[in-house]
Amino acid sequence: MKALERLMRRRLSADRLVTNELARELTELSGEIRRQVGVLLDRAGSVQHVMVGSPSSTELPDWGRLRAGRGRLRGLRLIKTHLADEGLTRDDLTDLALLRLDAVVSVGVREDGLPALAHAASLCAANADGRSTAKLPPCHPAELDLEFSAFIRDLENELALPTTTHDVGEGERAILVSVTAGRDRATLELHVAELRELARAAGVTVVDVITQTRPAVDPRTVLGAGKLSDLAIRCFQSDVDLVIFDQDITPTQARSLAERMELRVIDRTQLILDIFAQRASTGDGKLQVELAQLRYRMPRLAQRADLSLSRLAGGIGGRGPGETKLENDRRRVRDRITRLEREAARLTDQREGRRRKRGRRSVPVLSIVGYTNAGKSTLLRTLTQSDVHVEDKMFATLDPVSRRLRFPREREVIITDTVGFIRDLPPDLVAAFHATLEELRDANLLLHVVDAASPEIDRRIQAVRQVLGELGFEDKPELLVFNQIDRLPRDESDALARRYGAVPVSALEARGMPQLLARAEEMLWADDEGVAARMSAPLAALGA
Ligand SMILES: Nc1nc2c(ncn2[C@@H]2O[C@H](COP(=O)(O)OP(=O)(O)OP(=O)(O)O)[C@@H](O)[C@H]2O)c(=O)[nH]1
Ligand SMILES: [Mg+2]
Repeated sequence: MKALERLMRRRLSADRLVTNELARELTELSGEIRRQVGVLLDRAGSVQHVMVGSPSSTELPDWGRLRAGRGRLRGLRLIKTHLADEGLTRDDLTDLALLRLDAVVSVGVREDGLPALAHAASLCAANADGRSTAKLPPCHPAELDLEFSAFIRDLENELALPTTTHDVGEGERAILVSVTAGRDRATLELHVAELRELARAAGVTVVDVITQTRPAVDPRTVLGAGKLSDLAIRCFQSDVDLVIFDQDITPTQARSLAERMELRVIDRTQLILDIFAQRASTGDGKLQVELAQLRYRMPRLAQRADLSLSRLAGGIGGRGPGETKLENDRRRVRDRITRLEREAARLTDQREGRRRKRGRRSVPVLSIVGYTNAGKSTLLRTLTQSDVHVEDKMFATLDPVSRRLRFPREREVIITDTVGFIRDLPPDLVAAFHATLEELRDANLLLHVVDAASPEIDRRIQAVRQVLGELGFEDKPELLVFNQIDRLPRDESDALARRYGAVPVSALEARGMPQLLARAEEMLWADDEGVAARMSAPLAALGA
């Protein structure tokens, strides 16, 4: 007891994570009583709590009291012993994450009671490989020369900064949540299936799915209270700190969810934005996506910063109080938005110029549109025998690709492939599409590609037409192309196509191409020689 009490009076210099003396005091005690011993140190280096655990674990003090801790991080670090020198356990890392400790250090106890290796970990801003903790290489406590105060200052800056790159890292694991307010079960399942696909496209592994049917979505927390704790526990159990909601989360909801769960919560829109951010390869695409991300995040930033920064009463790294920091962040984001908008306008002018030039050549333009992953790029590939990127992933295509296409009767058109659409496109994203979809303005005919084997043909056609309408293209002539008929029985695909007045094709197996070209030709040149074409061309007869 005396030795434990002595620990309470311990004080480290503020810039040391741990000292050899402290480690030694802990391991000697721990070796003697054959139990884990730990201390929580505050930023000033004073011991705030001393804990004696069992041989294999240590309970931390009451969470409720700890919650009052200031700042984004708790301002406390945990130094503890491990009788077996097994390094940091999952419990240690869970404590680190859920309690938002500054750092956790475990020190192995040697036979003679002296410290073995020290293993240290801290949280970090979600990095490229989606990890939220960073570990130091194990070393002897005496050699652990980390400039702790500088380290923690940098870390807090990093955590508090609004990131404009990815919410979601490749290889990350997440739990999906979908709440139906009055929607039927079948629709719910389709939504979940699509959200899964989106997660996959973002490189996220789905660990679990939680669904709830309730009369109305909870205005504060989306899910009901019971489901919410269920969710928190499942996240905890499967070691997941990312939750993706199918429905859009308002800034207020995001805030109250984050407060309750201390997890990263994003919604479908953010997920889609993230896929775009990962995919964007051209300067133009990158710019549009970043703009959309910033616009979407601006109101959330205010809320989130509010939550995390106002608690840092003392300010960060001598840069003044939290509020000032927040203002700076906001101003920086606003400045960046303005700059990007200017740049976007310049690029639009450039494109405009290019389009005018092409317009003078008066080559008709055929644009392929459709729901994402319907097979648009595959169709372009097959039609033009070109090497266009095709992938079984949503939003594989981001930037428009144009190719020349020669019709049987020596007529030439330009055919463009475009970004895929999806249901419930948020306005920020439609805006991001705008630039890439300006190409559609020139289209003389839209080839609307539909995955005929999809269980929700109507809904997808509607979703595509809605986006087209929002972009002001509802009057463009449209030819429905029912793709992927190789996945359906022949009579079924024929009947479907007849019902919708669509051309049945398989882009993959190059089936139905002559019929498609004939129908397109007929529609493209309907005005000048439509009647003649329909009467004379054998191809037109094929398509009819
Ligand atoms: N069975 C079958 N699969 C197809 C057909 N056409 C395309 N696919 C497959 O569907 C997936 C998506 O094809 P893409 O051509 O990339 O689809 P997209 O519409 O361009 O998709 P995004 O650019 O992501 O919106 C790929 O795995 C293709 O191989 C088809 O006719 N039959
Ligand atoms: Mg594509």
